[in-house]
Amino acid sequence: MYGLVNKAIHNMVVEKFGEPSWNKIKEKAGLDIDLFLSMESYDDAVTYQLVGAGSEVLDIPAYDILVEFGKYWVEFTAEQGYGDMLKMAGNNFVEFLTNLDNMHAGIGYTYPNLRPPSFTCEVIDNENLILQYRSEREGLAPLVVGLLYGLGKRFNLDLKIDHVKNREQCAYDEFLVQHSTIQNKVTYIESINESV
Ligand code: 1MF
Repeated sequence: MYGLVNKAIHNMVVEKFGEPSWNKIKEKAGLDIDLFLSMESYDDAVTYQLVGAGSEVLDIPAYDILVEFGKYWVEFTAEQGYGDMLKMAGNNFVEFLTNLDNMHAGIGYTYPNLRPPSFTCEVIDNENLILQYRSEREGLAPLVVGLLYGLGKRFNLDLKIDHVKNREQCAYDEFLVQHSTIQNKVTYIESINESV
C-alpha cells in the first residue's frame, strides 16, 4: 500500500497514545523505518504488522484498531492534501459512496501502484442502503466500517451498520447501512434560542 496509509497509522498512534507507544509498536512490528514516504509503495505486510503490533502493545483488539483507523483516515486525508478530492467525490453520503470507484480510478491514473477496492452502493430508501465491498486484501472489513463512520461524521449522520455478508461466504463483504441526519445540534440551538 502507498506509504500514506502507514503514515496515517503513525499519526493516529502518536496523536492518541504518544510517541513512546509508537516506538514500542514499531519495534514489535520489527520495522526499521524512521518515516513512511507517502508516495512510496510498501508491502501490505507492513500495514498488517503495524495493526497486529498495535493491538498487542495497546491491548486493543485488531478489529477496534481498524475501525478507529477507518474513522481517522477520512479526517486525515481531508487535512493532508486530499480535501478537494473528497469534496469532489460527493456532497452527501450516498453520492460519495457511489463515486468511490471513480475517485480511486482518478488516483490510480496518476499513481499506478494503487490497488483500490471496489464499492457498489444500492439505495433501498431514504435512510437505507446496501454497500458491497470487494478487495484484493483480506481482513479489512472492519476498516470499511470505520470509513463509513468517518463519512457519517463528515456528513453529520447517525449510522447503524450491519455486516450482512462476508467474503469467506461469498467473495465479497456486504453491509446494510441505515443513515439518518443527526438532529441534536438543531434541537440544542433551538433550546438556546428559547432560553434567551
Ligand atoms: O492500494 C493502495 O495503496 C490504497 C491505499 C489507500 C488503496 C486504497 C486506499 C484508500 N482506502 C483504504 C482502504 C483500502 C481497503 C482495501 O484495500 O481493501 C480507503 C478508501 C476510502 C473509503 C471511504 C472514504 C474515503 C476513502 O479514501 C479516500 C482516499 C483514498 C485514497 C487516497 C486518499 C484518500 C490516496 C491518495 C494518494 C495515495 C494513496 C491513497 O498515494 C499517494 C500519496 C502521495 C503521493 C503519491 C501517491
